[in-house]
Amino acid sequence: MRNRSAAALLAALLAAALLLAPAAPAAAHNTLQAATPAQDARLSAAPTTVTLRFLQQLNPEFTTIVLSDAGRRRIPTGAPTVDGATGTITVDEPLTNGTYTVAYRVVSADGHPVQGSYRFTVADPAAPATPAAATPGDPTEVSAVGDGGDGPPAGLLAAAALLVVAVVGAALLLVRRRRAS
Ligand SMILES: [Cu+2]
Repeated sequence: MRNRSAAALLAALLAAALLLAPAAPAAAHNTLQAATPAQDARLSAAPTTVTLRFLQQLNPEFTTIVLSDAGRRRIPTGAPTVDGATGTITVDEPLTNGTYTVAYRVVSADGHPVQGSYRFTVADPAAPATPAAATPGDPTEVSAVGDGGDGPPAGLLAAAALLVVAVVGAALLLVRRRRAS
């Protein structure tokens, strides 16, 4: 009986070990751990570098990091500078507002290539207005003009409000006088 529970416990432990095993594979592939700019970041100032930190040491000979804009145009950058598990590129041209893609290709310890990409957005409020940025402003201008045209009705509304206040005030005065008398 005791042996049976021991066997059952051992079986349960083995099952648990098998379940946990995939979380710690013998030869893990390299993966991106952190990035600056971060994935899906919305930046108020254009970055001048892109830094990617990986799980494993990078091989400088097989580390590629490229930056491209929404039109898939490749942005001029320096070659990746590798420091341990971190790769950095310098951005050689000022980034205008828009969405950019960082694409990388590195090599795992077992020699297998690992690649991926992510996007970030530059939205500098001080940047000159682009056609895309000007569009949201147009409806505001139209509505502002509309408000100006609605001037007289607004004045009428104010007059009506004043009239209501005056009528209510007069009524209250009448009620008070009646109570007093
Ligand atoms: Cu592999």
